[in-house]
Amino acid sequence: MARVTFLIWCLFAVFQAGSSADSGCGGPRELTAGSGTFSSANYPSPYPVNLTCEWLISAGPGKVTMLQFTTMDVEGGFRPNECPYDSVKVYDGGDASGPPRGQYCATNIPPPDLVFFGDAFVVFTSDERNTRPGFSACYSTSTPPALPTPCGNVGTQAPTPPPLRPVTAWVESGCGGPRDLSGPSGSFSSLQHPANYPHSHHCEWLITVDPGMVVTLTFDVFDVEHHDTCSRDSVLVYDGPSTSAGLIGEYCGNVPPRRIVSSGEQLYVIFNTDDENASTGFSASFLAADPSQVTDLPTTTSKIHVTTTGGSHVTKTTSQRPIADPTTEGNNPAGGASSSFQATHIAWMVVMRVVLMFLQSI
Ligand SMILES: [Ca+2]
Ligand SMILES: [Ca+2]
Repeated sequence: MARVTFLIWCLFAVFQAGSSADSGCGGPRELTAGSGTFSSANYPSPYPVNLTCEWLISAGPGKVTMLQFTTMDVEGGFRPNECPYDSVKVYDGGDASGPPRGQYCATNIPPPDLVFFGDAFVVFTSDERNTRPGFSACYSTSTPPALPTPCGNVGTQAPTPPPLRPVTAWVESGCGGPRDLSGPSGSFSSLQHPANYPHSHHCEWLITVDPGMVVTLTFDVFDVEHHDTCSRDSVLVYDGPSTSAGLIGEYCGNVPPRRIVSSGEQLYVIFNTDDENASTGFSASFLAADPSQVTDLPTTTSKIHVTTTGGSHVTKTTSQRPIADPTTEGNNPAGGASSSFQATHIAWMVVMRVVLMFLQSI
């Protein structure tokens, strides 16, 4: 029994030694020199997927450490300051149980005044898809009352701008299939459609047609968790190559949005879901069109929440009308039902009056 215990202890010790030797991103996990640098794996080439790297900046007893991120381009979430996919996390102390100092992603460089009294711990993680160039960082230490000398040119070096094109030849949309869709026509759908889409999911598509043409986008089937402001699950459509372009509309509910037309040769589509309640999602198709042949060209809007439920169509916070295809403008099922009811009602009134006149005449 004692031998088995000793063997297990040895294996554990070897495992610990092995895991502590390398950060996971190349280079040592424990940084003990008075100053140094470290970065995500392959930097500045894209880091691998499914990666976890750790660095323990061990300044030594009584020392002060200054940590600076000199570049940062890590896959970020749709909303600012949220890092649901890939992230860099910084902790006070020697491991991730210490007080968190921050979580960083996208091209938001952490503040340059990350100073620690003692050790600092940094964890970088990437998820299973979409990679970016990553980050580079440096640190320096000092003995109080002297402050560490800044080691990098934080703030003077522009962060790498997010490329309009994928950093690799083929980027997955997040919903299966490619993110980049180009050509005269194409289609895409939510993940697992027509089965329910997963929770806490993000998908994106960049549709590009030939120069001089515009994109017409049609949702053939649409069922996305309804909410008055589409703040649970939603489809967002931007009039250009990224979220920096004008937002055409944010959509949820169970009635397909009307046909959407870009002003240029690109549309950017995002599908976000929250952590509860799912529906069957959507399937969509696009066609390239000659702008002279399209009458429903878009108008610039601030933000539109189009919520649809039970056949009704409600537009919220609209500064201007959402883009609509005038050929389908009259196909409001509620309006059609109302007209039909009025016609039937009038017909019955006429019949009743004729019967009454006949009865009075005999
Ligand atoms: Ca990722
Ligand atoms: Ca949901």
